[in-house]
Amino acid sequence: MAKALNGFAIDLGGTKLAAARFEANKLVEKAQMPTKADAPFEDLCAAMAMLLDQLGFCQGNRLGVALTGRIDQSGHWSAVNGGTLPKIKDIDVRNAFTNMFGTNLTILNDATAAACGEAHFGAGQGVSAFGYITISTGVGGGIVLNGQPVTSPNGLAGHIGFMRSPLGNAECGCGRFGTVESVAGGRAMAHQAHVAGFENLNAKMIFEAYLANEKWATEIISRAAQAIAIQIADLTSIFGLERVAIGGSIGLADGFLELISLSLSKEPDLFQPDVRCAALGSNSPLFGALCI
Ligand code: ADP
Ligand code: BMX
Repeated sequence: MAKALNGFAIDLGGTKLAAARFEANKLVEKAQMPTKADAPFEDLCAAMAMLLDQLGFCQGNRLGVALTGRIDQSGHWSAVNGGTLPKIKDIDVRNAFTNMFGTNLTILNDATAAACGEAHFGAGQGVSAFGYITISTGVGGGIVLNGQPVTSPNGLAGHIGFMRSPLGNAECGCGRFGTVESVAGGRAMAHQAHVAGFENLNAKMIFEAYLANEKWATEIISRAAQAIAIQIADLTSIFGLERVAIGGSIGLADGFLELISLSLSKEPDLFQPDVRCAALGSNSPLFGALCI
């Protein structure tokens, strides 16, 4: 059973930091800034506190925090892909946030949060076996079975970006070779563009080049979508997924879902769940941070 959404939520991704205020299950105000990805923990805390302050947060108000990376059962936070947040390793985040923001607090992985948000308030409503995949700075995910997210003591459960892909051909910042994230994550796409001879491009620019029919960009974007489609079929074979929602700025970009669907249509019917865009758009992690 989802909690009513009243209070404040934070979503810290590898590229952007967002905060929101909720009243009676509605997002009423939102503030956002870029993530200083290579900054120390203290600077990230200061940025979160500043956004919350703008929204009228007072210590002790209900707060849900969704973070990119793994949060273990003792409340310690580590990047799994060390390239995304280089300074975040074994930080006692539960203790630090309790001191800063009060005890009325939930902390969870951003993609797990987004999966819960979608399951209870978005595209996963009415479905018992639901998956969410974000294609963003990295590739993250959450599986929600009968309304409950799949979690593990070390906080790694759901980190589907670190599954290997048959299309993988590069090292991943998590230490594995050929992961889905190394094919389809935003940072990985930027690296692929660099290898193709195009410097200093981010995934948004690569997507624009794809929309302008640039061959090199089409190869990067199509390969990413194909890797995600294969992954959806793989996850469906494990969890019997009925529906998968796609989020993240790359996942939600015009035409990406269609590319995934085209690749997925080549799989046998049994491995083709209903795939659609996240109904809450970029706000899925904010909803989910407060609802469990
Ligand atoms: P976060 O990872 O912080 O949650 P996003 O979901 O916005 O943030 O994902 C960031 C990635 O999405 C970056 O690689 C960025 O270049 C890319 N991106 C942002 N906007 C777009 C867009 N309109 N189309 C395609 N890619 C985008
Ligand atoms: C990575 C991993 C996940 C995260 C996912 C999406 C890190 C720092 N992050 O797979 O924990 O859920 O990216 O996160 O290891 P985002 O930064 O792309 O929003």
